[in-house]
Amino acid sequence: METTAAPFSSVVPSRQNISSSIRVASPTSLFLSRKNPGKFKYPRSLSVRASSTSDSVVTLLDYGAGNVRSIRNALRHLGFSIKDVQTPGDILNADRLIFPGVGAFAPAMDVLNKTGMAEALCTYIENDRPFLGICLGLQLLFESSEENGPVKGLGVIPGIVGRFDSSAGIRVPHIGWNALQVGKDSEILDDVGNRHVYFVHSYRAIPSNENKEWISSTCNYGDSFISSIRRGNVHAVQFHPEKSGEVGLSVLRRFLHPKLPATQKPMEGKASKLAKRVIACLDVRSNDKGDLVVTKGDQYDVREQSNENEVRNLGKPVDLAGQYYKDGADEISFLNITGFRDFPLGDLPMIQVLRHTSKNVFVPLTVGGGIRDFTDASGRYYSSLEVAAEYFRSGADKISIGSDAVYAAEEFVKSGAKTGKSSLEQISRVYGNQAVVVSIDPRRVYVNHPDDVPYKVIRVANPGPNGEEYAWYQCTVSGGREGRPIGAYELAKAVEELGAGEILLNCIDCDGQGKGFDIDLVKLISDSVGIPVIASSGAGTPGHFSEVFEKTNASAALAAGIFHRKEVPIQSVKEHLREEGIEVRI
Ligand code: 1PR
Repeated sequence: METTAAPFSSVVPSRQNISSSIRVASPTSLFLSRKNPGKFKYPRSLSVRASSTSDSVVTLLDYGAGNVRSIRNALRHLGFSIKDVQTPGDILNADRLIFPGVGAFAPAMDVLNKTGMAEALCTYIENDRPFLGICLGLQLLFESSEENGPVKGLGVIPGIVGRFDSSAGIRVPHIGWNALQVGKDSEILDDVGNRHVYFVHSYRAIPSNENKEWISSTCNYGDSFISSIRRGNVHAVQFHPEKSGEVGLSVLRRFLHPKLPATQKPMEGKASKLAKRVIACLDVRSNDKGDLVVTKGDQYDVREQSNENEVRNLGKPVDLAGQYYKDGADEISFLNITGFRDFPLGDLPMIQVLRHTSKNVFVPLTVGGGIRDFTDASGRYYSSLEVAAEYFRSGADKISIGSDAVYAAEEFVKSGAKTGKSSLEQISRVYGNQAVVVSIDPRRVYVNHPDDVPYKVIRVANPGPNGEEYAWYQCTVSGGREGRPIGAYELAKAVEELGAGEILLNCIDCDGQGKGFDIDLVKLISDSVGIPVIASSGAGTPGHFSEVFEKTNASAALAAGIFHRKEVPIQSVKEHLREEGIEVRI
């Protein structure tokens, strides 16, 4: 770990000296001089004044690029109210400022420069005022980023933000719960100890001699990158405290209450690397009475085998999600399984589910179903981007695309050209690929010979009904109702190219059967792409989770039925994985 951070005030004038008369030059002059790293050119036109707003108010810099509902919810949960930054003056007058950077580096800097926020932020930080940057809010403090760049940053900290190097054998984006190497005097990390926190990003800043005084923790993923900085009252974290469960809330609490006594005994744990994730999935739809329920299919058939043939009802979405959060789920997915025929923005209950869930659930939320372009009954056209935006605004961290990604992949495979117009490409461009999951619903098709079909065929562990030794996995749309001329392998490769950040790999044959994941399929896909793969469908016992992690390169495993029917608690799965030596979130 690098040396202890010197107080920020040691490199900038004390607050008293500059508080009422600082002026800011043009944004470019705020960048660090390369010859003189660590030294600011002092601003010349903005002034900072200590304000006296209530102790329970946090100023939030939200420039409207993504989901900041989670951080709002976390702050409210901790008893704080939020004042939104409207003008650069609001930054300068803040008592404590949180900057949850979302989206891509270049558009964020563009907004900050155009609105004068960049100058105000630099001034505020130079004055050692309480600041917490989150994710992109950390990266923007550096000199520049390679993301669609080089693009100049605020230049507060020496260094360049670069992409993770996937040639080092790691999956990019870095998604999931990872361990920190915490340095001395990190203060807001006092309760983290050796526990995992949640990351989701493709770019990172690297420790160097020039920035070592800023570093309060690092994280290992391929190489060592900066997971947090601290100098005086200025903090920033690459991970998401608002999505890191109770340990993340403790980070926010310590920033908001800097005088909290130091923890005598750090929380127990021995996190050392990226943990395998256990995800609870809620398939949601309206039942015949019109109530939104969590349902669960057998090979995608969600209706009871009774005379009434009603939709299986396994509980209320918000209640179940809250329970799974308490039970230790690392992530929660909502799939609106009739989204292919109902328009999600008409289906407001789903938006309400997200809004309510995100108030009390502080782990990542994914939502899928119906993400595509749509024209409603009155002729109003909605782009898939608008649909996704509404989901993000309502509390989703990631959106999941099913059918529409299949059509986009088919087009791409056929033409070999990217149109840039598919929902997948557009959403990934605006929100980053880490925010876009592609959900694949394949069905196993046995063949006698690998050359029988023009798709990737594999030798399967268990032969088919007529002794077939080979199979391909045919993709479907509309909840498994229609098979398409593309295999899961071809689809996975195509959607990675088109901008997917993660693959949710279902299997219709295994869904609801409780006989284990389709290891052949999970192995095939997780070995073929460089993005994380979530294994789904078929979990029946804790042993099925260890099996999929031991035999494949899946990053996460998802289950539905066994959790809904309370057959296997999430904690039993985690304990079993730990016993098997598989690292899970602590
Ligand atoms: O096509 O973009 O509208 O998205 C529709 C989404 O809804 C897709 O993600 C698709 O997977 C999902 N979906 C559609 N119909 C069904 C259905 O079940 N009839 N559910 C459905 C998919 C599969 C998994 C399930 C696992 C684990 N559900 O999510 O939760 O198989 O189950 P298990 O542990 O009980 O075996 P679009």
